[in-house]
Amino acid sequence: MIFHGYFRSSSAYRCRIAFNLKGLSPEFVPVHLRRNGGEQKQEAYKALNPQGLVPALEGDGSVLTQSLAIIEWLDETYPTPALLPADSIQRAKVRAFALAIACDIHPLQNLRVLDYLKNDLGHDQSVLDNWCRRWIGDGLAACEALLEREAGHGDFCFGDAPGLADICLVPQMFSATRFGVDLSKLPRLQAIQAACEALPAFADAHPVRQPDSEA
Ligand SMILES: N[C@@H](CCC(=O)N[C@@H](CS)C(=O)NCC(=O)O)C(=O)O
Repeated sequence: MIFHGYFRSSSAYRCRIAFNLKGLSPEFVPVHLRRNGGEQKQEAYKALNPQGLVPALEGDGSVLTQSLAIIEWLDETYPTPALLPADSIQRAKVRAFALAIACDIHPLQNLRVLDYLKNDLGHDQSVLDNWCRRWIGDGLAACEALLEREAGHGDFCFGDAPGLADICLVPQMFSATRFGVDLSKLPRLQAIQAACEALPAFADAHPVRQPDSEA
């Protein structure tokens, strides 16, 4: 398998955690999102992912894109440890939490959106920072409320073991910190982040520990 990603990409970070939890070490090819106008926009990369977004996973003669699709494929192909619960209601809840982050928070902080706000609409960095803080902050507050219903159900988002929800949460918390979101009103999310980051699978996936890190 060949994994195309970028150290700071939260979508790539999700996949790295999933690889680690599954004990997999795909070959890594960095795609620099800033260099040369963005390597993700060049034809060579767009031949892999016409969306011009990381990550992409090559293997078995196919190219998979979209982090959640990649992670679900991994989970089906390498079932242990399971990243989704066996119970269908719990599975729907885990997917809803993951999608709240991947569909409703993350796209608003994406590089191309921030570049558009800055370069096309002429907003300065302080507007961009406020934009990110607003949408990440609101989104994570909703995630905190979603998990309040699960209170008493373990150290992780949905139970005693990390899964797809935690895989999405930890990179989003990293971005929240990067953009200066006030996390003090999110005690459950912070506790889950700490529980996850104590595990090597999460710690080793952190952006600063990647070969292309610029931190
Ligand atoms: N929904 C996609 C999002 C992919 C995505 O937006 N990737 C970002 C990095 S986290 C990217 O490549 N951004 C490049 C750009 O905006 O030009 C996924 O989960 O894989």
